[in-house]
Amino acid sequence: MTAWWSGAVAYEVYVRSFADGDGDGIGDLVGLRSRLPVLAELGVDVVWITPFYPSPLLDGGYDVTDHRDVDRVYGGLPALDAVLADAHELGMRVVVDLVPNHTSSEHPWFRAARSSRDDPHRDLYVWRDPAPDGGPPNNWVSHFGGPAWTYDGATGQYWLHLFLPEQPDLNWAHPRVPDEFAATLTWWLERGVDGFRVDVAHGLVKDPQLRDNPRVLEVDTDADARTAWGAFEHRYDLDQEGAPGVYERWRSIADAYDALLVGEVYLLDPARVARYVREQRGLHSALCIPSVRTRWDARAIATMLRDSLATAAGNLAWVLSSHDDSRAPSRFGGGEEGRRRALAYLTLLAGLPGLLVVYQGDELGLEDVPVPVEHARDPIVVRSGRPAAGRDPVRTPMPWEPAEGFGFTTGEPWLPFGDRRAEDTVARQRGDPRSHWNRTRDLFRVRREVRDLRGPAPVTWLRLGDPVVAYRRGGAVVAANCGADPATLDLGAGFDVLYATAERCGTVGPVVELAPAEALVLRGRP
Ligand code: ISL
Repeated sequence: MTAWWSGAVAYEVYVRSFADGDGDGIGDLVGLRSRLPVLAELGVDVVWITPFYPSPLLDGGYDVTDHRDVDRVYGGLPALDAVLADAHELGMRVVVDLVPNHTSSEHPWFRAARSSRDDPHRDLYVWRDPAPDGGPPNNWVSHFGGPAWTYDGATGQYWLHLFLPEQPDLNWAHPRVPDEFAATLTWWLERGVDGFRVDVAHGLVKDPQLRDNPRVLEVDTDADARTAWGAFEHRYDLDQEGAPGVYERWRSIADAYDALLVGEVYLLDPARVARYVREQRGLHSALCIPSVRTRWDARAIATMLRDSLATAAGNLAWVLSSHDDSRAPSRFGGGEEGRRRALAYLTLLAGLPGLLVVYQGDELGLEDVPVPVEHARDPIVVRSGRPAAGRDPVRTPMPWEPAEGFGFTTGEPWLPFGDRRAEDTVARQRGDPRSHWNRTRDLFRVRREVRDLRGPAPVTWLRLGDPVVAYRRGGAVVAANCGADPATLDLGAGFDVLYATAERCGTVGPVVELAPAEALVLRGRP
């Protein structure tokens, strides 16, 4: 039997920026509940909600103080229960974001751990004595800039944090940590969630000797966080041999509820990502990060798709955009051309086996919005003062209606809307059959209805790497012109047009000419 999530469309809700139900300028679960019918109409199967747990919100909620509760700012547990009930009523499933790599420094465990070297919670985190020179125990750096260690004067040791100092890493070698998270999984599954997106799924296990990472680049001491982080090969802090095995216990729990485990395995090598899903003993699926980092280039796109499929087949989640990376239209050049390319790229992803993941606003063709440093909320910017390095431009509030507050809030939005226009709004686009929203909805419908695109049919590459990227699945063909000029594809016969990103109807072939950034889904004629 095919898993319910195979072939499904997942929609990432960055809850703080999706819909504000109480006018405080911050998105919440009451607002999300009110917009579920529109997501169902769009053709969403799975709603992935980013963290809504109690949190000081230093990293958008990925700094958690209680893994089994919902912060009041989002409406508390009753608001989540209502989202679950309505989503299920609408035929959708809900996946929640679990953050097992670290907690907030305000979590009771860390507050206790920090109180004394002898506290029983101490070893739930990673503490080490200073190096002989008094500095950090090794050369690891944080994703967010600076060392991955902070010194605690009261107890004379450093604690490890791969992200903010206020996000101390949990010690997954301590048996209580896996036990606590097994109980947390069960707690949410009993509440009715349908699965988990696992944050930093590749980071839970660290080299037991905490060896220095090899430096691969010399960078300036004032380099931005991403550059400084990229100066090392992350051989000992991430993606350790034992990392995929952590999820075997989770798998037995999740399978008892027919629940999905999809890992954020933020690695650019498909072969490394495949280790987490190939044997199907741990995670069911992993976000294919190469799909959200590939530029608009036929050979790069074709190679990434072919290599990712070859390593992990249908156990990958194809990602168009996310709350961490530049939106597809902006990645692909911006403006109308960027939007056309994003839709063509989505068409290529939508025909593949596995989970398809879009990020709120992808259905509208939204681009990144510049956020001035004085309005920054991303800690990467707040701590460095460098807006270019931040993720806020992909996290600005959803534009629902062409009015004050864009239907997102009646209050002051927590992040600025920037230069959003009336034509960017759901209200405007839903009513226009040729809008990005409706073309996305049509594509989701074709993916759902065409059995060859939803089932286990293998992918046969027809064209790889020249302007046209094209593949066949059973009787269906998916093709996109990723070049700058019109390009032809010889289909060898006539095909019915099931979907087109531009105006087309009826049949095509044996030879079809594709405009730049045009994509088609075709079905062979009997
Ligand atoms: O964002 C990245 C690169 O652009 C990744 O390094 C990313 O920060 C990392 O893979 C983990 O991301 C996840 O955990 C972070 C949180 O800030 C991100 O929003 C989340 O997606 C810490 O919890």
